[in-house]
Amino acid sequence: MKVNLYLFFRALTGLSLIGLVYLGITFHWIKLLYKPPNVLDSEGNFLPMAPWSAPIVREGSFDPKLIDEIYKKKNITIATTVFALGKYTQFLKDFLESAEQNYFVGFRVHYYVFTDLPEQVPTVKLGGDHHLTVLKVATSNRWQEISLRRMERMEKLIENRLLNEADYVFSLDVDSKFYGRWGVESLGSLVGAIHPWYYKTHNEWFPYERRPESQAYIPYSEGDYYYGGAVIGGLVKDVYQLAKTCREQLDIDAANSIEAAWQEESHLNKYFLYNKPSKLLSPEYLWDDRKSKTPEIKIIRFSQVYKNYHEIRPNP
Ligand code: UD2
Repeated sequence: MKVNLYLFFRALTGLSLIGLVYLGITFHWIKLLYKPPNVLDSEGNFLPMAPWSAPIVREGSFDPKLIDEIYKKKNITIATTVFALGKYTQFLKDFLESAEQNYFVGFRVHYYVFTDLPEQVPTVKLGGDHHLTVLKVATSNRWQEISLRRMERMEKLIENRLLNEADYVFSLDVDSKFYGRWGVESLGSLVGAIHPWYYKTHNEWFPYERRPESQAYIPYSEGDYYYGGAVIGGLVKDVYQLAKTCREQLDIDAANSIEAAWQEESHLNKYFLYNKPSKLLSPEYLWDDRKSKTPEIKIIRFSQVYKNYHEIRPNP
């Protein structure tokens, strides 16, 4: 039957086997180019939810006043971990000052700032019931190491303190700034943010780790979204499970001398593939200052600031 089909197409197109293979590949890529990405509807707006019924939070999907009232009664604490090692301490001032204007205003927040340079942590006036603890950690001469060790440090912090001190926890990249409200609408048992550079990309083109030797490996046929490593959140116990699993996977990779394409972000994407987030934050919650605003983004709430990698990272 297959041979007959091949002969039929060959007679129809006049192409050789190689020609037909090329034609097939071209059709495949054209199909991918025109297939709408699974986070936007046919008109280019964000879908209300992921296919597993998890809401995608965006402007218009919640009433800020109402949702604040609901959560006020719950008396919750939101722990927030921020890592600022080496030259990244320069980002702390803008991060914290803009957070104080926009981040869980009116709710109890406890920032945990991990740094190797505690003397460079700026004094920022915190709003009522907002607290900050500086935690000194060893310095590192590889930025990849700093970024991926966040999982291990978060795991230990949760084990030692947060299980008793907080209800929810967010881990946020420090080289970022808040431009708009980030509030209780972002809370859920396991929360991931859709990466601003990949929400219009088909999953075959996501920068997942593609080498089967890595624990972060995701085959081309799989994947829902590409999540940014800059925002991880949820209930303390759920984030603990995530951090512990990713740390274990990172340890196995390290023992096998392999580092995933995007360090802990690759492992996070693997984790979210098999442990789906209960809530997704649209790229309003993880934008990039280098990226122009697009029509589907109604408001930018949190965004990566411009940085010259060569100037601020300890290694290329
Ligand atoms: C992406 C991710 C980041 C992380 C990284 C992979 C987004 C938008 N960003 O950003 O979260 O997953 O890829 O490793 O999703 N840091 C220091 N000192 C350093 C270097 C890094 O404190 O010298 C900390 C700091 O908190 C920073 C974070 O590590 O925010 C991530 O490093 P990055 O922002 O340089 O990584 P980047 O831009 O590649």
